[in-house]
This record gives sequence, structure tokens and C-alpha cells, in this order.
Amino acid sequence: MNAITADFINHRDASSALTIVPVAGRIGAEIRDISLARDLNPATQSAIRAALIRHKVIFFRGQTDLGDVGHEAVAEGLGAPVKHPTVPIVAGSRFLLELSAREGYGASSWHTDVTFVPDYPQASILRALVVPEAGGDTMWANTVTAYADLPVSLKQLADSLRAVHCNAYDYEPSVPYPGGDDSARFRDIFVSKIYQAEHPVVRVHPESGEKSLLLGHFLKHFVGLGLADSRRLYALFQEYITRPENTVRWRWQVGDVAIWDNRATQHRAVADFGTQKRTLRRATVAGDIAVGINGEKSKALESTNP
Ligand SMILES: O=C(O)CCC(=O)C(=O)O
Ligand SMILES: [Fe+2]
Repeated sequence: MNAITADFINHRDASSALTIVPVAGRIGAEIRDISLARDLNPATQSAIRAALIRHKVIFFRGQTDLGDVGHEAVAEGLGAPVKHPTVPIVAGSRFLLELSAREGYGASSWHTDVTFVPDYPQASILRALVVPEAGGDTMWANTVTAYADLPVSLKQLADSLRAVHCNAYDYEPSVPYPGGDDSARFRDIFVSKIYQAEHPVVRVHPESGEKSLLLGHFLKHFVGLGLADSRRLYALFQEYITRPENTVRWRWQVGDVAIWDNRATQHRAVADFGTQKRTLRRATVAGDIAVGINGEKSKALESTNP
């Protein structure tokens, strides 16, 4: 067991006001005995933020009374909510996005949310409204421990690289959606405006100071490398992120809420639920412009209409 894992498992957050139970060895913790609808106050909010930074994804079961308004309040407790740049909001909500079964299939490759803008969200809050009887889990990976695992020479390479991310990514669900091929319609909305951003490949976390790998499925190419070399290099780094030891997997129940630190994780849906219904809603909280290890910042490249 390496030092990071030992430290993680031994640290049960006895100092926290919350009941925190780690789910996997390197990422993810369930927070028990709290109602997000009733118990949010400055003390619980700061304890939740501390748990989020430490565990990177936190889970709350049984929040069936939260509703859209309560969901939005949880987001506001973490910062300034932000709408998705292209996907319309849920009718009657202020900034929620809905992921139905179709979008779940679309999210079934590893990514960090909205990295096609320089100041992509710091956190996402996902709530389960309808879940399949079997399947449809979500997985998260720790991009900080992935960076820490790299051999020194690969760390040096990652440290020196920047990459271009774009919402018109190489869109291909890991499994075709069995409910009818409407992928063109889904994609048309997603890319109704094209966004591009250039990021450092190693991001320094603005709160914890931890270094993480900033990659995911919106990455188009590394600066200075062509598509073929970029694809190979991407696969090399991604393997450190997505190895099972570096992930946590959540089996959804109706009313569950997951909050992740979008600056230190990747995630993906598991597209194994066939045509069963699955509906999740998501809020995102504005982030700041990413900064690399030498202080170099992310920047927007041109946004265009296709
Ligand atoms: O459907 C899922 O499990 C994940 C969806 C997703 O990528 C997101 O909410 O950001
Ligand atoms: Fe996502």
C-alpha cells in the first residue's frame, strides 16, 4: 500500500462535524446522517466543502425531499452556479441540466465537465431521479493520485505540455445507445456553438495546491503534436487515471446526490442499462481559470458557430 492510500484510509475525518465513510481507497466518501434539504447552514457547508476537497467525490443517500429548488440551493452553497454553455436548462429551473438515458450513454467516456472553456466548473452536483433496476452506475477517478503515480520522466513530460480541449470532441459512446439512433440530434445541440480552450496538462488545485492531470474526452490534441501522436500520448496518461485502483463506482438509488471536485477528478457513466429509464439532474458551480505548475494559465481560443 503506498503512502497516499494508507493516509487516506487511516484518516476518517474524526475532526469533521460530518459522519464521513470512505467508499474506495483513493477517492470517494459517503456522508451520512445529513439532510441536504434541512441541514445546510454555514457550519455544514464548510464541512461539506472540506470533505469535497479531501475525498474529491462525496455521496449522500436518501435525499428524496431535495427537489430542484433544494438542488439549486446546494449548488449555491458551494459558489456561483453556472449554466451549461450549449445544453438548455430543465424547464422551471434556474440552471439545472437533465441527463436522461440518451445523455447517460453520451457521458460514457472519461471526462472532466466542460473543459472546453478556460474557467470550467469547480464542482458538479448530480441527483438521481430515476434509476435502472440494474446498471447505470457512475465512476469517478482521482487525477491527483494519477499524477503522483507517474514515473519521474512522465511527470516531467506532463509538466511541459499544454493541450487544446473542444466541445466538438471525438464523440463516440462506448456502447451505441439501444433506444434509437438520435445521436445526431444530441450532438447538434451540444456543438451548437464551438468552444475551444488551451490548458496546462498539469493543473495546480487553487485550494489544496495538489497537482493533477487535466485531460478527459474533450481533449483534441497536445500543443505541438499531431492527432496521431496526441492519441497515443493521451492513452498513456489516461491509463494512470482510469486504472481500477484509482477509481470509485457508485450504484445509484433514487434520491442520491453526488458532488465532485471537477478540478481533481474525471468521471463517466457506465452504459450498461439498455433501454431502462435513467434520469439524473446536474448543477455546476463556476470555477476559476486553471493554472499550471509554473503559473501559466488556461486561455480561451476562438469560439465559433459551426
Ligand atoms: O450519467 C452519468 O452517470 C454521468 C453524467 C455526467 O457526465 C455528468 O453529470 O456530468
Ligand atoms: Fe460529466
